[in-house]
Amino acid sequence: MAGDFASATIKALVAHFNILMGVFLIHFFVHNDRESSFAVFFCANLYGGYKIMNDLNKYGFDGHFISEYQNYENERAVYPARVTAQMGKVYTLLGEAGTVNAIVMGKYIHNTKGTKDFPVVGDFVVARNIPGTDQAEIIQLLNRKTEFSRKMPISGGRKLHKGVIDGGVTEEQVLASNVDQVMILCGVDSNFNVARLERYLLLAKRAGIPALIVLTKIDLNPAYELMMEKALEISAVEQILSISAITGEGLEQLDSYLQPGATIALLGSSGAGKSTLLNALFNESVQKTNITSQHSGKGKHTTTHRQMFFHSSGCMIIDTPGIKELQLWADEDDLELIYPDIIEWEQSCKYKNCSHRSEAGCMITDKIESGELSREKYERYLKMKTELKRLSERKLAHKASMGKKSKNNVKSMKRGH
Ligand SMILES: Nc1nc2c(ncn2[C@@H]2O[C@H](COP(=O)(O)OP(=O)(O)O)[C@@H](O)[C@H]2O)c(=O)[nH]1
Ligand SMILES: [Mg+2]
Ligand SMILES: [Zn+2]
Repeated sequence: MAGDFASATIKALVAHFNILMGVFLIHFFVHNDRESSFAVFFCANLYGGYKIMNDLNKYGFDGHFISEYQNYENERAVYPARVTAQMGKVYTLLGEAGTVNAIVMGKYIHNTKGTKDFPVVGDFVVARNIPGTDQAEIIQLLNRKTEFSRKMPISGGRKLHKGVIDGGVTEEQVLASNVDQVMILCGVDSNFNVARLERYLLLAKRAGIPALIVLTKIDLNPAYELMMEKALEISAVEQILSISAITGEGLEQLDSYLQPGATIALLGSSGAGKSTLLNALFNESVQKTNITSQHSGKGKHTTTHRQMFFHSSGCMIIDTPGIKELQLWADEDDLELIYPDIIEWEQSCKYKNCSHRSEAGCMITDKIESGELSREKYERYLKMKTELKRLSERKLAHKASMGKKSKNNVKSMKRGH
């Protein structure tokens, strides 16, 4: 990574130096004055260096993307940009010249293999202005550093088979990309749900993104510490904070996460308090909030438009509205990321082929009896295991059918975009 950055920076500087030498020579030939040519060279150098260091770098365009972009920089009239918002098929890009609306066109769509190849908020892309319009065209997605994905949601709401979520299109959907930190929000009102926290955490861990759990709305529930304890039952948990975005209590704990150049994604079901937190961090209403149903703790009105906000600290915060259902996009092996203790106990159970249900002397039964493992946590683990098993079967079937229908690929890929 550091090597990438160094070599990309050296290449950029060499290219930059050649241009500046050109400026110097032209100036020298035209004016035949060495001093003033050196002055022009020096000023141009400062300005060029300033642009390389400052423009998109402030927005996360680091060594990884500089070297990715080098494959395209010689194409006609292209520039790098970051996707800062998406509304249906229209993207907002932030490039050196400011913001511009953009779309993806024929060749890009033709080269996609699936929904996940379409740009999402957080992506860096190669863009080009469309002549005669004030719009741009996205011609290439730069390889992502991280991607937070779920399985595409089931249209028409959740479908449970014996308590396990199943069904829908077997495709990965990226919710936010190039994220350095996720904050998983959950209200301590009726929105509270440990199983849901575990699901978000699994996806963050799988993506290799550090995750912070933020319990919100503590002003609504004086007994919120009980919920904190429940959440601490999750073995993979790194840190949990509790806040109220309405009274401001605990908000200062988030300051150390708001680092210049960092990209943070706010995750959590609708009604969890993401937009309210965003508004509190910005001290103004940057995002519309939902009216929550008292009964379910779920948001009733949601916008599906994803957007990145630029905080005065220099970090970028992505709100991810409209998540009603978080279907997992993971493999059975990923259970280890969230339930390492259970997996170890199952493996060290002295019985071969044990169902770990009621056998006397079974390691899991012992752990439940001693209180080291809660029955609810074990049930959650079993449900997740079944869900991931079904998903892997569906993935195999999907792959086989895609092989058969390869000619129709593009059609089905565009679904959900
Ligand atoms: N009392 C209280 N209400 C909150 C807090 N955070 C969010 N809410 C309320 O919870 C509802 C859902 O919040 P919202 O930010 O829209 O959730 P989102 O769907 O995750 O963006 C709104 O009615 C908010 O006013 C909080 O810290 N305290
Ligand atoms: Mg919201
Ligand atoms: Zn056992």
